[in-house]
Amino acid sequence: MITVNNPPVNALSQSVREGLKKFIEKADRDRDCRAIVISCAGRTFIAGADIKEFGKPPLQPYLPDVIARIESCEKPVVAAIHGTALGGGFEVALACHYRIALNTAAVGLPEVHLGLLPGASGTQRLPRLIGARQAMEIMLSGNPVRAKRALELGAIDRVADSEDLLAEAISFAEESVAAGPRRIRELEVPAVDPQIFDAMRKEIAAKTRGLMSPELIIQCVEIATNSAFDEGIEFEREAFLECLASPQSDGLRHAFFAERQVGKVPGIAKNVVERSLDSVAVIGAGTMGAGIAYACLSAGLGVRLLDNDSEGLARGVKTIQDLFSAGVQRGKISESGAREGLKRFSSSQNYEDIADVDVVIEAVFESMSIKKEVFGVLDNVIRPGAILATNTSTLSIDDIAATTRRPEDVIGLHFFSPAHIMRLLEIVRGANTGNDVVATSLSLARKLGKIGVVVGNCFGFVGNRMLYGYGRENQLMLLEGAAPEYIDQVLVDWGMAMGPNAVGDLAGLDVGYKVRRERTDLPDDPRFYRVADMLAESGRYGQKSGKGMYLYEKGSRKPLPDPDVAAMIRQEAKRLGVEQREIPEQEVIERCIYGLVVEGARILEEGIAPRSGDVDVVWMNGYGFPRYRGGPMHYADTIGLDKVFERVCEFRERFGPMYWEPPEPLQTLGTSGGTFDGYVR
Ligand code: 3H9
Repeated sequence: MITVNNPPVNALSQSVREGLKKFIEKADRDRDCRAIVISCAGRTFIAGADIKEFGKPPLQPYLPDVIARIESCEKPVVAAIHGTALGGGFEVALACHYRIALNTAAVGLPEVHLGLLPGASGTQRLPRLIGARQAMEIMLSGNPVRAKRALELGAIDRVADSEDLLAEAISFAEESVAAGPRRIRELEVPAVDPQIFDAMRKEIAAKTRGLMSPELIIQCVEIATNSAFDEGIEFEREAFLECLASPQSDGLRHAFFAERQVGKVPGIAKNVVERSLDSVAVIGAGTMGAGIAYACLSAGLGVRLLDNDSEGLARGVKTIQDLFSAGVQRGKISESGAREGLKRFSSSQNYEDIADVDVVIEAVFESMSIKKEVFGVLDNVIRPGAILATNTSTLSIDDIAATTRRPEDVIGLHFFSPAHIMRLLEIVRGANTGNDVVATSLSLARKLGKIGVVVGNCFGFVGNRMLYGYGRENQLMLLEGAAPEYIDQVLVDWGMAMGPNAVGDLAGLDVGYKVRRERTDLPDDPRFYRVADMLAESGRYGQKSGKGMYLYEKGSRKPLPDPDVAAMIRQEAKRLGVEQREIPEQEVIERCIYGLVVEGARILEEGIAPRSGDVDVVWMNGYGFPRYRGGPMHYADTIGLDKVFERVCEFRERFGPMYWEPPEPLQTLGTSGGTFDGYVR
């Protein structure tokens, strides 16, 4: 019995690799040993290579060598899998001669999520075991496969009948003595039509845009089907090292750790006693309110939807019912699950009906006076100890909290649209918000399957505040002569999920327009968001009105460049005395992305976000920032803050200090060889 014990997830750190090698060799030599079981202590089988070791000088023994040694063992080796056997962990299991798993276990090769490919023979062994097509699907999706399905595919040999995995693994090992080792390297890959590789390339093209490892995974599997095992291993090794050294993998690994770090909030103790969290009331039955209600229902919470307008309420109820039906149709939930969800749902026009809930989430129109009115009522009606949350995307939590006698209960929960799909939840802590309220909100995010990022209170918090830096440069460049479709294309090619102008049309140009009318701190600059304002003022709201930055044919969401918009912008530029010119692609990227970085640096300076990784998580999960670039702050780190600082100073000379004065962290780090990653305020 060889037991790996390296909490929390039994990652294959150097000491684990060394131990595995040492004990497999010992067992192989031991005359009294007839068969070997490899299992793991703790909550899971090996979850993969130790990601923390990547980017550092590699340490021997290397995983592919350990794996080859396990497979070459003369005695049968059985992997006993519980929890998740992932990445290098599954590759260890594939090196074993037989695999048995608990019914609750799963196996997978998620390397693609880290910009990698299985680099310890997974790309060569899995196709030999289950065929090229299925192996590619597992590697390209990165999703784990449950034990039962893994058994059907042939990726494992047995699912344990009982909970006693070890006992069953030992019997399996004893039974295997007669048959001896079954080595996957000696198997042939089942014959495939070579067309499947190009078909797969087409299938994944849209989802994997800009990424390098998916193509290399396909190439590895292609080689597995037409070359000797050792040749495939050599190719895999080189491809793995190429991915490992790439900025893409660096960005994705940063994303992995940053998303785990956001849950640990400075100043919030681990053992803080949380408030109860079973029932939620959502105020406001618009698209956002209905989406939030549906997200909460899907997470098993009881939900009451309140709106004082009966028609609005009826529409909200219908939206929720439709979302359940669509979920059933798409196979996301079962029919009984949908019925059960709707049983936990009720609607009302009366605040008294929600008085006893645990959490209230206000999602009414984005206007301070309306929000203050709602919170005044909530303060009078809702039971003491309930959390009073606002879904504002920009307004001051402290001003809203001040209308109540319980500011410690008030917090911002900024959902992103569509609320039941987007993963990000900005949790906005006001000056008086209780730590228990913050901790409970983080739990709510987890319950909803979202990533909660705790941020401080300021206009727009982290996400929307930075958006102004990005959007402002887009808007200025429109006046300076860059067409909306040109800017969008440049940024999409760079990796953004959508261009800012297409996003504006999707969200509605009237929405941002109204928010800007509420602001009292806009810069004294007639060019500021002038194009968006002008279009909104002329009734061009975007997709919903058939025209905005772009034109939309009836029933279509495809943005078409509109010559009228080009003419309107030209005229406005002339009126404002802005000279039009051709703007190079590099300038589009740098002005938009450094616009984000400069605002992000100010946010760090003010402590609105405690760590640069938190800013990155917001932008990767809420604003379509390419994950493989690791978020704006990490991206700036990879460019080098000295270079970013220099360019920002150049922009200050060219465009003036109003927007381009480098904040203190950028100046200090940029002139001392530092990175945002190590920034401490
Ligand atoms: C690979 O294997 C390459 C090979 O093909 C070739 C090599 C040559 N390493 O997620 P959690 C930490 S690439 C180091 O909150 P959960 C994590 O940071 C790897 N640390 O728990 C966290 O630390 P902290 C392929 C790791 O229960 C703690 O463990 N494998 C690793 O929600 C708990 O993590 C993967 O990509 C790691 N591999 O989920 C699997 N994994 O407490 C990555 C986790 O300090 N891991 N940590 O914040 C996962 O998907 C999830 O962690 C897992 C558990 C599902 C295992």
